[in-house]
Amino acid sequence: MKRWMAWTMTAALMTAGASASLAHEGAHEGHDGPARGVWFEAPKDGATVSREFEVKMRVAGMTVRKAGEIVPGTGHFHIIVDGGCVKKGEVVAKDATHMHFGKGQKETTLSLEPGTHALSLQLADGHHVSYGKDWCQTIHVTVK
Ligand SMILES: [Cu+2]
Repeated sequence: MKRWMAWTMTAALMTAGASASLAHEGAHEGHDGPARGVWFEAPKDGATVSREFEVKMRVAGMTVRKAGEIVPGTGHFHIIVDGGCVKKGEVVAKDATHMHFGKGQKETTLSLEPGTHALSLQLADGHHVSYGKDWCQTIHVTVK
């Protein structure tokens, strides 16, 4: 609360230009992710997790929608294990290491072999065509 008040006072003292940039910050809506893009809310990059762990997928600047039709500004999540992001315009493969969340899921539980893994969160359109690296985040986790 104290901190919030200090912030308000500081903001009040700022010029119009600075206020405009603060308004832009507001676009983050209180989350840690980018203004436009995708990110793993959980796990965090570098985390050590148990063999089964919860994953929270997030996006800002697009809307999650189930797969099927192409609707501009929407897509669904994919998690790629140890394979990296999928190039813009390429269809995301459907196999053991490319998971599709075509029902519009934003949360899941993964089960991985022990060791360090790269997890890429990739947004793609209703036909599973990748939106590319601007809509992808890769993190590394260590599975115990
Ligand atoms: Cu898909």
